[in-house]
Formats: sequence, C-alpha cells, structure tokens
Amino acid sequence: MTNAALELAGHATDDALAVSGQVCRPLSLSLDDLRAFESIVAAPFDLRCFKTKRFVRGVGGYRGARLTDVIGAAGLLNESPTDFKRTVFMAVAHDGYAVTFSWHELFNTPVGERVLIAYECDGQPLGAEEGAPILFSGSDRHSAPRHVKRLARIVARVLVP
Ligand SMILES: Nc1nc2c(c(=O)[nH]1)N[C@H]1C(S)=C(S)[C@@H](COP(=O)(O)O)O[C@H]1N2
Ligand SMILES: [Mo]
Repeated sequence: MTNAALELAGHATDDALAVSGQVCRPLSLSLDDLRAFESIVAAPFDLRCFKTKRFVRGVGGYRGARLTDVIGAAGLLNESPTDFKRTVFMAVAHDGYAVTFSWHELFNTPVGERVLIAYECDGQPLGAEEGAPILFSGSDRHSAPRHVKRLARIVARVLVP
C-alpha cells in the first residue's frame, strides 16, 4: 500500500497495520483498533524453527484479534463468484519477512480459528519493542515461520492459473 492510499484509509501512521490488495475497504489499523475486534487467547507455546527444527524459546499466552475477522472487516472483492477459492493472503512484516495463508486454510479448515494478531501476552500489553502486532498461527507444527513480528500488511491476492 502506498502512503497516499494509507492516508485515504484513515488515521495513517507508520505503525498501522494495512489491509490491502483485492479487498472492498482497504484498512489501516492501530493496536487500539485491533482491540476493538472480538479477542481470542492462545495457549503458551514453544517457538520452533522450521529450517533448523530447533526450539527457539518459550512464548506466553497471546491475546489478539482473529485474522479472519480483520479480513472480514476489509471484505473480499469477489469480482467473479469463484475468486475467493483462488485467494491467498500475504502477511508482511516491517523487515520484509512474509508468509502466506490461503482462503481455504483460513475459512474452510480449523487452522483459521487459531490465527490471531496479538497485542497482548500473558495479560501484558505488547508494544512495538516486543514485536507488536504479532501474527501467530496456533495450529502450525513449527510455530516460528508464521509467528510474524512487527506485522505491517495483510495483502489479499486472487491468483490466476
Ligand atoms: N518479522 C519477522 N518475524 C519473524 C522472522 C523474521 O525474520 N522477521 N523470522 C521467523 C523465524 S524463521 C524464526 S526461527 C523466529 C525467530 O524467533 P525470535 O523472535 O526469537 O528471533 O521468528 C520468526 N518471525
Ligand atoms: Mo526460523
């Protein structure tokens, strides 16, 4: 998302989480805006790296908004009736680190119920210094790859074969 587009989306700040791409309403969400969504809580877990298969560190219980609710607030465009079946979401951090989710995974499997954007850990608010907002997929076998610190953007893309 360009800076101009961010401004159109509302109270733009460098720290805001942008929801952009093929959505009806591009959003710019602060940590406080995320708090306005219904929250879910994740159990404490071990951060495990996929590449090394190693334990990285223990992480406490996150509270955050569901990614599916945030995407729902932006709304998918669905220019053709089957677009949603070919839609993927890229979660991009401020450092350029990026991971994907498919529409099916989020809305058509139990995985989506446990993907949150955390602003709190063990009851303590998380700031940018602690990596907030942190995207976390609670059903993953190796939790580190989709534990995205300093989440900057969710981008919806309809793939074309
Ligand atoms: N923003 C961001 N998040 C990230 C990464 C990254 O490079 N940037 N690396 C991932 C990987 S591969 C690992 S193993 C863990 C490292 O966890 P750490 O928070 O203890 O460094 O962070 C994950 N989340
Ligand atoms: Mo990793």
